[in-house]
Amino acid sequence: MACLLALPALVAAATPTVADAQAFMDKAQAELLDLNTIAGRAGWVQETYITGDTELLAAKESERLIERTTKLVEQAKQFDDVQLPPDLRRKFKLLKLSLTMPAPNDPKLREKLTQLAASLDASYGKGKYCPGNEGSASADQSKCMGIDEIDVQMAKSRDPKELQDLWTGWHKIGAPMRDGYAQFVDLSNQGARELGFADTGALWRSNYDMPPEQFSAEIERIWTEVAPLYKELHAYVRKRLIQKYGAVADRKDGMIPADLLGNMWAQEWGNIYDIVAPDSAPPTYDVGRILQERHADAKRIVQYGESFFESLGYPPLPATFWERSLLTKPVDRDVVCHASAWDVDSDQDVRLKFCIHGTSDDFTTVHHELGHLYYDLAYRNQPFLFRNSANDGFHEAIGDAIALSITPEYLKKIGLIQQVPPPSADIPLLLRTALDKIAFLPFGLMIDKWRWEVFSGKVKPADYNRAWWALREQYQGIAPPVNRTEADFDPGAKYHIPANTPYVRYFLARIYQFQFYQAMCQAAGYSGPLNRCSVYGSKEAGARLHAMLALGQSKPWPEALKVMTGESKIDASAMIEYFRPLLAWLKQQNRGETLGWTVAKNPMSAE
Ligand code: X8Z
Ligand code: ZN
Repeated sequence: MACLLALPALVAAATPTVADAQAFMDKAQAELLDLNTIAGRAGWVQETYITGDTELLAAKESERLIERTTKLVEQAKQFDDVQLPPDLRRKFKLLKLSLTMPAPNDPKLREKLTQLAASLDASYGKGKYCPGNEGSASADQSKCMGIDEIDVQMAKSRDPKELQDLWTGWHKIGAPMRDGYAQFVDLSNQGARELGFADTGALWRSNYDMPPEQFSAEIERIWTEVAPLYKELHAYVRKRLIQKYGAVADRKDGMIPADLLGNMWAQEWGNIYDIVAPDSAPPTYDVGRILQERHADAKRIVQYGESFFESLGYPPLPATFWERSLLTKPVDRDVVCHASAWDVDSDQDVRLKFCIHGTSDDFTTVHHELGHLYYDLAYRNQPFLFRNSANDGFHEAIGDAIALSITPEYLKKIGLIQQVPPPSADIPLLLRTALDKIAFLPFGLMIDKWRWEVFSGKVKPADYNRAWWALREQYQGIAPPVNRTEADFDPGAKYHIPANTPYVRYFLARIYQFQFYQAMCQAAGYSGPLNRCSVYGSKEAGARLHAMLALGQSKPWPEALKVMTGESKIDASAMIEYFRPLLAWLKQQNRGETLGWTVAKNPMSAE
């Protein structure tokens, strides 16, 4: 009996055909779709209703999905030497690369890893800072702030004491994650090795349709091209911060303290525009304030984004989007407030999870998230393994490319402002945008530089925090506002570390979005200065965008890029062109000054 059962399998293993491979792949995709959907539902409940139970249920579903994926990758090896049509071969490749968190084959270890991952994610979601009472058991809970509330306060506070307090208070959530994170790294690496990769970071870097070393080199090439812009912006902003805050902002080594930039991670600086605005600048509008004056609630804010996509020719969001999304923070339970877009059933069940407060940042982030959802919807007719973006940077770039079209002309058109600022306001407007777009670049790069070194073992747990600050210093020229030690674990206070979301995608996206935006402006027949282009209402721009989105991951990303832009390389020149007038202005402002900063002996020192 046993022999009889084993025989067909042996025969198939000896001579697999293209048809066998096709059948295997069809079955695998159907199974993965099911598992992915159920894991998506469990993940949704876990992040919108954090309890021990939802954490365990989400971990279980993630475990099942990883187990099956790993088995399928193992079985797929039988087709390694079969000549397959390119589409089918690509699916096998994507299957092998599909796990962001590979796990060991040992069931106990796999269970341990998925539970660790769910618990790190929940720790971040539950994270609070309670000013004044340090979160003690008897604390007045009404004083406690989640990261969404702290974000709002850091954006507007100009009191350096309060800023330092918020910064220090929030970063306390990292320390308890340290040991769990170290175990997580070990276990995930074991899974990556069993799949044939050196470590989890190497697996991540292999998903860019080129050898991982070439990918790393491309990243460096792009950084070299845009770093001069960052250095000019850094020097100018530092000078203005010193004018505003005096000694607290004035470090001898030329770095900027991390708590003064209007953002918890000093990753985007647009919120301190008022501090750095050129003296002669005409007053600009504040979208957040306008939305508040109009009493625009969370739903209305999302509708602004939806209308933009509709103006390009996209259909309204499915009715279930409005029924199932979480747009405001519930008062009765913990949720992960960090914005995310969900494609739960890889079909029409798309959702947004975001604690919207109506700030200018929220307005932009809504467009970012809708970019994800319209991408998801555009590729839903592809085979399951192609239902993804051309590479992960593409997914992150779509909504941002749309948000670049939120120009004064556009805001006037939709009735949010009455008057379009004159061309003389271009430098201030560009500066406002650069504070978000340019300032982000080194941050977007250093997060995974850190994580790649952590996964590769070059950085050991005993040096986690030192290595983090060394990179913050090297790339961003940012220093901690208070002394740090290895008793802290500051990476844990940034969502994407406990959530294990790869980050270099956001660096790529900062570059791609200007390429996409420029291509859409061309399609719309626009020919003025790039920074004043809005593709709102252009069906041609929409069609150009859609041609790329609908491909999903079915083609190597350079081909998808070509469909949209005519270029097949990631290229910073559109971004550089966009900011060209600002760069000339910054150079003038910084004339006679030394740019950059010197490297501190101890990157964890606040002195
Ligand atoms: O995480 C996000 C999005 C969700 S994919 C809100 N972003 C990065 C961040 O917040 O750190 C968008 C910009 C960078
Ligand atoms: Zn995103």
